[in-house]
Amino acid sequence: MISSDAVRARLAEHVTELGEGAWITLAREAVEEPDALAARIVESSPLGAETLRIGAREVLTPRRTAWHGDPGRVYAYSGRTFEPAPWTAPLVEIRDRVEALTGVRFDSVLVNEYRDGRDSMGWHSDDEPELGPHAPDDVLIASVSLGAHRRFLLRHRRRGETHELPLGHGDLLVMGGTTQRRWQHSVPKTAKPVGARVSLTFRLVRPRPA
Ligand SMILES: O=C(O)CCC(=O)C(=O)O
Repeated sequence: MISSDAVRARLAEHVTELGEGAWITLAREAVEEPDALAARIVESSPLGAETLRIGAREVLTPRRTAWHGDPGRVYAYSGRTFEPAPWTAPLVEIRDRVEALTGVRFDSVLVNEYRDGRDSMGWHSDDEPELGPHAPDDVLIASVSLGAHRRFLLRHRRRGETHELPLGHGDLLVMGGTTQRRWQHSVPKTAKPVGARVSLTFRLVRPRPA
């Protein structure tokens, strides 16, 4: 069984402890040729804005997304269920690089495309019960950023304490342990003129029984 502790030990030089079993690692420029990879992903992934249910309202996501993964890695959030599209060549290249760095072969990835500063991701945690290795107390998310630099914020759910991480081209952020249970994260809108950014959040999803 994959252990989040083994990943933290492997990436020890990049670890920030957030307390209560929550931790993140940030490795700068971990992915090579990020420009070419970003272009190939935008070309080959079925990116689109999704309609999500937030309470009684249906809203269109202010970003384009695509869900890819191994067969059966169905992901459900905000009232929607997503069947995985197959892996593409650029996603496999990055997945393999992330595996070489973390020791984990992630089975799925959410691709997010932020076309400019108006696109964003609201406060949330990746705490769906199907996420592994063991939601809610041990969830591994490995996130690769390509393109424009954007602010990534973490906010403690109870204390409101925040951390700001500027994420840049080729950076690898890993969130592990209880980070999803204790903290929320977001990518806020910005009025600054920023170019397009693609983030890839690699995940472990328990397959649904057939
Ligand atoms: O774009 C990012 O860095 C954040 C993505 C994210 O929060 C998610 O996919 O759940």
